[in-house]
Amino acid sequence: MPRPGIMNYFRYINAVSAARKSSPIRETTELLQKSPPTMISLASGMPNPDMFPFEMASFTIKDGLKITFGPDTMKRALQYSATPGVPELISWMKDLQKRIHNPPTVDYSPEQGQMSLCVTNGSQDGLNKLFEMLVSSGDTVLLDTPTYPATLFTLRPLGCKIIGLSSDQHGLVPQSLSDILSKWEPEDAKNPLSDIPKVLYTIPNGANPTGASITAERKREVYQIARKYNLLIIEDDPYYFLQFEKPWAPSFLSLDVDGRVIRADSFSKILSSGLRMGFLTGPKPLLDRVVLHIQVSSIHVSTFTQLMVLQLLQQWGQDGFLKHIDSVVEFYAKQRDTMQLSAERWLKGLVEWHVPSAGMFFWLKLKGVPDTYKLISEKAVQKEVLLIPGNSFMIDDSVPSPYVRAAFSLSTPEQIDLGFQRLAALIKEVA
Ligand code: 09M
Repeated sequence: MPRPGIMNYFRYINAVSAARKSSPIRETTELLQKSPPTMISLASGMPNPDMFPFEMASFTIKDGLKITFGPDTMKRALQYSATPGVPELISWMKDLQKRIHNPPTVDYSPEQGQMSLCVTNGSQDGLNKLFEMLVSSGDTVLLDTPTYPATLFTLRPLGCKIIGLSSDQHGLVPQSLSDILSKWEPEDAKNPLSDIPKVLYTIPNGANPTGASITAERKREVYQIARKYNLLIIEDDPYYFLQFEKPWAPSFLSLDVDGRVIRADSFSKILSSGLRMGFLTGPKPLLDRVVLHIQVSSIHVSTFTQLMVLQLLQQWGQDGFLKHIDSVVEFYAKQRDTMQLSAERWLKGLVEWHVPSAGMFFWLKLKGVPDTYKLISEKAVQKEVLLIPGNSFMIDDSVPSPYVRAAFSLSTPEQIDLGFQRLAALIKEVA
């Protein structure tokens, strides 16, 4: 087994990412931040915030707290800021990651893959930039299917081969990973000309669309296989904070002695999806490359949004944040129970399903309906119930799927019940 601290990160990045360089303007900005107040800078092309029209803002939080942007904070909020994220927010989130995941990489040197963070426009922006950094045309990417369609839509245009691994109600099946990889020798990972896969993508908790969560035991097995074949693991975990049962599962990041895990977190399900805020946590040499990409795309996530979230988190503290999570979990667990009751009431005998222990989704297998696409996209719409047909989550979406995804996040208990009543009637019509 490889020893910690010997990852050759250069092996994973593609030619586009390897060619990225830091902008000299950014370096001058950093130099200015470290300079004494006597320094005169005619260098920066930042606008003068005195010319911006917004003066003050105040937000009332549901628990009664207030967030106020006075004139100085407002000026900062309206100005450009550091590409990886507002430093105080990065440091708050670093502390949170240490408390929750305690990754072994925290104390590593930067070259060894020290834990690093960067703020992204939702987790999807981070994931997209990871794939753009890691995947070249002709590469093979591994992921467990069914999976989140946006990941497939990101990967397909990159010209890579996508290999689907099996999953069940306990998540990714480790045996399927080792079976696929047995086509190669672990030594192939040392050969730059080998087509051995380098990247594994997975959604470990309340997966979209299956609702499944991988067990801790399977995670450890997957991590050991990743070590053997020198894979990077992309842990896409937006439903981590929607785990209905404690203790929360140990993450891949928490197991990561080598610095081979990049974790994508999201505030979308717990603070706001419209604010577009997520963050990546992973080995510094790789996250530095993502930051170079952000430098030339969005430059950074909205300073306004970051300061708004930062002030909330600072006022709450970690304990207040986790208390908020408890109330979010309480809501979604009740919604899950409602959907389970309605499924028992209407779908028993017509549908097979597993009760999810995290996330927002039920994955329903319709008996006697080998392909749900037409049923869902035509008949169900007429009957006024919307669901997502299973083929949308498959690598080859032309292959018929007997599954549908049902979300319990937005609908009332009455709507969930009526929705399943309508679905049951539909299945009876066609099956
Ligand atoms: N449906 C997601 N999933 C979704 C969805 C969505 C509009 C989003 C996994 O907000 P971000 O960028 O942090 O989340 C992206 C993301 C990443 N990874 C596994 C996800 O499920 C969000 C947005 C309308 C429908 C949507 O259906 O499943």
